Amino acid sequence: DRADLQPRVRDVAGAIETMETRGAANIADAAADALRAQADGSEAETAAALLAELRAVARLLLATRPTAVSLPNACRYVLRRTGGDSVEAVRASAVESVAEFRARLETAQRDLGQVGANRLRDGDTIMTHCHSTDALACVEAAVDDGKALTALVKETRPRKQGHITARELTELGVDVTMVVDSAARRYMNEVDHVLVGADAIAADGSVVNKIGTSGLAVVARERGTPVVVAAGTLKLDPATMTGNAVEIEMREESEVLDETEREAIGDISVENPAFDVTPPRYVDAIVTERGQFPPESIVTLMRELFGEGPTEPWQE
Ligand code: RUB
Repeated sequence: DRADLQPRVRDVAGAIETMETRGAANIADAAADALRAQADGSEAETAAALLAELRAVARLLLATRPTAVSLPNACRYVLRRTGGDSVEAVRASAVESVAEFRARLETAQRDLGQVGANRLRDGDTIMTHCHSTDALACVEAAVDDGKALTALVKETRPRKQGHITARELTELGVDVTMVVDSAARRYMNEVDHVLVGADAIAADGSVVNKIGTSGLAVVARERGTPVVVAAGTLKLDPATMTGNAVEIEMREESEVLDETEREAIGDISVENPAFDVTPPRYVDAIVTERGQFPPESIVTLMRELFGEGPTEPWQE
């Protein structure tokens, strides 16, 4: 643990850990903000010392939650563009690349929103899972284009991110009906598109998203309902190009059972994975700011954006 990290850095890391800041894009934006706070407030006396602090910030952030690849991608983006011979040069390049990263994040969401909106027709019903700002960007763009939409919103146990989605869709003027997660198949007949986000997309086109996404995709495939994944290129995981698997976060059992329930049940184990992997064959389109892709061809875009593999600029 380092004494030279800014309080804001610890606040950001803490908020990601407790899920006060959650969702892949929001996590990336907060991580960039933590790097900026360190660059701004640092008392480092040499360029090398400031760079070492920024790498330490990245490592602290990376230890918060393992699955959303937007977090390492945000750190990669900023740290690769940060450098210089003086403290001032390092600070200025860090602050500038954070601003650039955040601006790109916003533009990407707007652009992919328009791509996703083009798939949606006036009068369509979507089914959502969890809360994804990328997926909501598609809905917002469709609404801006004058399309009326209806949504079936899955509650999303155990953390009920469906509540956030339901509120935000309502604010956009979408007619919302909430269902418990296990009701998805019961209502699939009424759905024109399943629309979800992603925490990570692997080189083979597999989609890592909130637990329950893969089951939803299988049910949608059974009915021939298209599964659309709204995911900016920030969600592409370059480490999967070299065979690394995406780590699935396992969370506390207290999210599933409270103490009273736990005691009443007795001696059992509880598993609480936060995410699952949807194989590419169940996904119809990955909607990015660079256009929509069938999952099988996403690797081409990954190679273009990341070369043959990642570098890890936060290593000492
Ligand atoms: C959030 C989740 C979201 C993706 C995409 O999980 O699975 O679908 O992160 O979100 P959690 P966005 O609530 O556990 O963080 O499109 O906003 O990046």
